[in-house]
This record gives sequence, C-alpha cells and structure tokens, in this order.
Amino acid sequence: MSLKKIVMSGEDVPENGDRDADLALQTRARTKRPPMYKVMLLNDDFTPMEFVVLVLERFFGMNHAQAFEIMLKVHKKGLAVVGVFSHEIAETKVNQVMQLAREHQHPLQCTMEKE
Ligand code: TYC
Repeated sequence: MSLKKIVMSGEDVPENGDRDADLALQTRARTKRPPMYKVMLLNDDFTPMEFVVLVLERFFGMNHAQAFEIMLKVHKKGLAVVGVFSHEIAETKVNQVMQLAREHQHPLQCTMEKE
C-alpha cells in the first residue's frame, strides 16, 4: 500500500493499486556519480627509490615526506594506491608515469583499476 493511503487511511481513499508509488519511483531524478579509478604503483627491484619519490611529487601532488612514505609502502608491500581519479585523469596519470619511466629506462609500472 502507498504511503499516502497509509497516512490518509480513510474509506474515501481511491483504490488504484500502487500506481502513485510506482510513478514516484519512476520520475525521481537519478544522478549517478561517475565511476572512479584507483591508480597504483607496483614495486620492482630496479627503479631507484628517488625516482619513485620524484614521480609521486610531480604527478600526484605529494610533498617530499608523503612521497617518501608512499614509495616505502610500495617497496615493502608490493603495490599501493597513489590516488583515485575519474577515468580520464587516471589514464593521463598512468601515461605520464609510464612515459617518464620509459624515458629514464626504469621498469616502473603504473596501472589503474575501477574502484
Ligand atoms: N624496490 C625499489 C628499490 O629497492 C624501489 C621502488 C619503490 C621501485 C617503489 C618501484 O614503485 C616502486 N630500488
């Protein structure tokens, strides 16, 4: 039974199935939030720690202490999320990291994954 009918609860309430309630659900504006993507750095045995710190400062807006902490997390745990972004921004960050790593001939890997 619709909320309206429960509240009114009189004999004079017209019976129309639950079409009032159905209509309310169908017409409510549904603004979906866009999907977000985690950007991750992966550990390897060759990329210098200072290079990873530089990447985190340059592309992920971290100060030196934050960048060093996250670099160590990747080094110890194998990977870490370094930011969460819209699809387009995440893709840009991954490409920037991968290009700089390539230019310096480091095997650093950066990937993205839907949250
Ligand atoms: N493990 C690397 C080293 O010992 C450092 C490193 C940290 C590499 C984080 C990649 O994403 C990385 N030189």
